[in-house]
Amino acid sequence: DELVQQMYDDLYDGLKEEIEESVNILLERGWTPYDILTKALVGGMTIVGNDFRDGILFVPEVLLAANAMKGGMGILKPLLVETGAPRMGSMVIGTVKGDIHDIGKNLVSMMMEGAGFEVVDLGINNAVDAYLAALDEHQPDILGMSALLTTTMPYMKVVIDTLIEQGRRDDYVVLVGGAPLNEEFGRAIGADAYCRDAAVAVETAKQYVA
Ligand code: B1M
Repeated sequence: DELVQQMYDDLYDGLKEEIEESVNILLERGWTPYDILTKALVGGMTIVGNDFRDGILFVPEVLLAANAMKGGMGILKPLLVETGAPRMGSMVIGTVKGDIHDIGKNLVSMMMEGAGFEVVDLGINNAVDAYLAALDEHQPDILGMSALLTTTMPYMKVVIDTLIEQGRRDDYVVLVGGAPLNEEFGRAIGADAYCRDAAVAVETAKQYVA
């Protein structure tokens, strides 16, 4: 699709308004919000990620790309969330301490809300106290944690170990995700499940809570 190719270029160039316009055009053409998210936006961000890794793009450019992506997600969010799905359960989610990546977490939040979960999003850079306070306040079924850096993902274990120490680990289903994680890591830190992407997060949450 030519427009999707154009969106890859626009995302790469950090052109927020162009991305928003293209999202609207795809919607008019009958694309589902989910397909626009996964095929156009996430597809484009994967290209950005590869060139970031290879030293072709740098933080300022990637920030612009992220900003453009968020513009597109902003249009899709109400559409994903208003599906009228029956209420499923609740989740507190946040990116761990030291980590400011939030696009993937935001996507998970959106898709969970769209599937009928009530989501409390703690944002980025959450220390263990922030998670605990939110668990106390909201008493969710699920605790979700996101990490995009190999240096921050061990912090998930700090949170889980604290829950164990306080005798409340079994009060929650703990789901973890983020690009550098895998199933083995999820098991090793004592999470209930590792979720490869937002769709898997929704399916996994349903399995545990429904
Ligand atoms: Co950063 N960054 N970044 N970055 N960045 C990565 C992660 C990196 C892999 C790039 C690379 O080198 N190839 C690399 C990490 C390397 C490593 O750890 N081994 C990296 C680095 C090094 C850094 C900095 C250290 C760079 C620097 O300053 N020198 C710095 C760190 C800052 C910090 O956090 N302290 C940094 C900064 C940034 C920006 C600010 C510029 C920007 C973030 C903007 C933002 O989020 N608001 C950024 C971005 C955009 C990326 C890449 C390019 C894209 C991440 C993304 O949004 N992907 C990324 C490269 C990559 O991942 N290929 C990279 C799209 C998103 C939809 O996917 O987040 O994987 P993802 O989420 C998926 C799944 O993982 C899963 O579902 C989501 C949807 O399907 N999932 C969950 C995620 N969380 C979940 C939680 C769940 C369940 C599923 O809970 C239930």
